[in-house]
Amino acid sequence: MAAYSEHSLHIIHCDLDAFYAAVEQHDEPALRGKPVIVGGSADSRGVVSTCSYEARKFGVRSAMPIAQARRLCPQGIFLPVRMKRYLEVSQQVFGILSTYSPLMEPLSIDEAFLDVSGTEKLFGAPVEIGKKIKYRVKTELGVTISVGISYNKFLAKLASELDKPDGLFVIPHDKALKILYPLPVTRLWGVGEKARQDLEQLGLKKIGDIQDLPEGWLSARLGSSGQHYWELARGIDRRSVEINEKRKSLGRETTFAEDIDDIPVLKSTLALFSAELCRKLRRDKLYCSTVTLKLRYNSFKTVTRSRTIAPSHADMVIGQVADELLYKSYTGNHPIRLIGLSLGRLLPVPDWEQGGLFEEAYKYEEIDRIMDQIRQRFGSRVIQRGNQLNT
Ligand code: TTP
Ligand code: MG
Repeated sequence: MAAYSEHSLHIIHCDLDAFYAAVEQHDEPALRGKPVIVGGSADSRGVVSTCSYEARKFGVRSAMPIAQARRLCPQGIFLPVRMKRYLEVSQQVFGILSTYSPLMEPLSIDEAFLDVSGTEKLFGAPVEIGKKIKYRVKTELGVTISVGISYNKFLAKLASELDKPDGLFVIPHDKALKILYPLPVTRLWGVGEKARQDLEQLGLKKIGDIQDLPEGWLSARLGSSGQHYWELARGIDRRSVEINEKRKSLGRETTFAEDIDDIPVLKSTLALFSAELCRKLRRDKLYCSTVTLKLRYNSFKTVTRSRTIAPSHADMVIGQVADELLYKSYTGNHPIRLIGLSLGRLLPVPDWEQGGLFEEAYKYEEIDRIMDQIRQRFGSRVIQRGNQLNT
């Protein structure tokens, strides 16, 4: 935007506080102020998804085994994951955020970037927008959200982290280097355990250690990621907020050569579509959280039916939902001309997700991964599931 300089504060990052636990505390007032720990169900692999800030005082953290959380916080209230409900709240939050700018980029189930350059005349300065968002999320949805504001994505994201919970924090250009200086290198967006070790081997522990290096020193040792870390350490991030239309949904449909009323054939077609679409999701590291079936009868009447699911990209999970939608929609009375399947509300697979947070999908993930590898080596038709064989 012409009126905006490189360092104007136009990026807002929003991240809900203790998201799943906050929803539980909202829905059940007796849980408020208590150490609430949300983990898998009884038969889960037993890790903490998240916990309320009351439980964090005891040292409980995301991804910690439930057994360890129990030892640290025996008085904790342990609850199963209610993914459907969190998705509903997530959608409502994104709904509120998108009223402040058409340029909204969801990053995970509970965080998003907004680029508000250009909406200032309508809604006020970025800080005012931040305050409005916080107020509306709190009053309309009963949970708190932390807001970070800066002149680029990395610093806006960092700003929201630095003032949690219920924060509103601004990182202006003239303060960025100073704020970054004492922080550990893991605060750089994208620096995980492996990169932390690489940096430590070079004697770099805090962001300031990287700031002090001449440009070129780190890239000579770590290649392009070295350059990237050096830029972040100096508050430079050129990535823009992307709506990314192609992330919104993914679909596949076919018109049959002859009208079909044979349910096994319809089922196999859907199984084939699920497999194809899920493979694309896995390739792009995305989950979907809605599944929509479309049927067109030989009378040209068209029906669609959708379902919201826990985020998944497992063939078996999506295929099963597609089957259920088919059973609900199709009476078998009229032959089908066209069938389609589309997967919507796509979410990036979060960094911390290792092998499947969302329980149902987990069992199938390994099988899908192996099938993807085989198809990549030997061609896409070389291996299929039994349920695709009628097509
Ligand atoms: P986060 O935003 O990382 O965590 P949070 O919202 O619970 O807490 P914070 O106030 O620090 O932002 O993740 C959002 C949700 O994603 C979280 O509520 C539960 C889920 N999640 C997991 O299931 N496993 C994990 O390891 C993490 C980090 C998050
Ligand atoms: Mg959060």
